[in-house]
Amino acid sequence: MEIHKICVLGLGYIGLPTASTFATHGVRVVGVDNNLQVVHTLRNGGLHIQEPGLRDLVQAALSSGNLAISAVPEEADAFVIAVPTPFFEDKRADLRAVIDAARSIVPYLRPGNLVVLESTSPPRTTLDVLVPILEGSGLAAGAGFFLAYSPERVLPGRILQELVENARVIGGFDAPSAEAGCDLYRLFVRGEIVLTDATTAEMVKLMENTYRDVNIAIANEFSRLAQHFGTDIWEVIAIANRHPRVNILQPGAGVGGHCIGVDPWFLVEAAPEKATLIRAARQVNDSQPNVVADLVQRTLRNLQGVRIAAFGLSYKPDVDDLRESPAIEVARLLVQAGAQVTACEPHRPDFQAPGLAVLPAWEAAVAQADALLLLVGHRAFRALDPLQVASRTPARVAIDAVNGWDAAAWKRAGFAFHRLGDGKSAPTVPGGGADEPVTPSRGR
Ligand code: SAJ
Repeated sequence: MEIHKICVLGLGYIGLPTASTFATHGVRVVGVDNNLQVVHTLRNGGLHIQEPGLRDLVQAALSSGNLAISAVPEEADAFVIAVPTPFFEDKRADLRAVIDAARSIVPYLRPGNLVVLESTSPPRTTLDVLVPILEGSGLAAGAGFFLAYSPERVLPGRILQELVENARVIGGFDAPSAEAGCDLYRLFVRGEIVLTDATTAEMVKLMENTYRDVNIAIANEFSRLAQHFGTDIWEVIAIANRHPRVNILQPGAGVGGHCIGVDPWFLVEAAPEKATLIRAARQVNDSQPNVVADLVQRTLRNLQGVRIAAFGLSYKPDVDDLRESPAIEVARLLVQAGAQVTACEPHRPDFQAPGLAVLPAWEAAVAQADALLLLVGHRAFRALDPLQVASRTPARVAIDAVNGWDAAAWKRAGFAFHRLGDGKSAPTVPGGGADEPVTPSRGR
């Protein structure tokens, strides 16, 4: 199909880069967001989200004259829905933004138009939720308008490159719809484009992220077992991963962000009795902040009034995104247990949370600390020289939840050093405990 004008609904982490990329590839784009603050910010040359290269891209799109920002949709050849799909308290998918966006298109839908849903959604959403809403226009899916599901699969921090270079899946309501989707994304996608049906494309996205979640869960569970048996998980993983068909991921503070910890629930809620492993993995990852807080508790014994400098709050290294961050959850648990936590998050110096002091510079965060806790492996934190840190803090205890610091170097600098999943460096608890390391048997 011929595409001269595109309407992108939702100007967040995916919609804004997508709208801007279409615009810089010579197509007229109306970017729509129902948050007036976002519309105002973008129209005035500002940016409400951070992503490397995004400022320049949006600027280029706006100054080309191809990108307009609006609070309401307009007639277009293609409509792309890229709104958030969070979950409710009970883990059911919250599709309200998808439903609102689809309804907002109905008055503008014309014969031969294409509608694409990009938002991660439970299986069958395109068929069971979108079709009935869009057919309210009087046009039939397939015969009257094209309809497809095409998930975004980009990595935060690398969105602009991956949007263009990654393979793209397009699941059509029918084969002509998938072809129409291909015509749309071919405007900028250089990666392979794979055509399939809508529900398969929905499953592809959910299974990719669930696969990762389950693999992170087993790494976290292995770390608990390694500690329990008095071994060092990081050594075990390094050795196991030399096997040509083994690739164990990294344990840590838990799973954060708006994708990996959310998407598996869409499968669990859609078929609870069939998704038992997926649910168990989610529970392992969700409880990981407690395991880290417990390690801190066992290391420092009584947390009441203890001053802890926490390194990192974002959901993963070297990003400014704090959504669902397990590091924040660990800090919250420590504050709840009576500790005074001062966090250092150079990527988000503006962040505030009740009971938590946040500083941009680590030097200030450690100045009054009794213990140091590494929660996020930002490059800048990994590169710290423990001798230099020792000269800036009275703390002589360092706890590493992500294997970002060199144990020997920190010990040489005078720190008692403890690491998540390392039964060899585990704190000994008076009277013993479930995770007390088992003394390795000698002899034989
Ligand atoms: N994590 C670990 N151990 C690991 C790897 C990650 O604990 O070995 C943690 C991270 O610290 C973080 C969380 O998991 O808290 C998720 O991080 P991530 O890097 O695995 O994923 P995201 O959420 O940043 O991006 C993912 C990507 N999906 C996959 O890698 C399968 C991306 O391609 C998707 O586009 C994105 O989710 C999305 O939007 O779905």
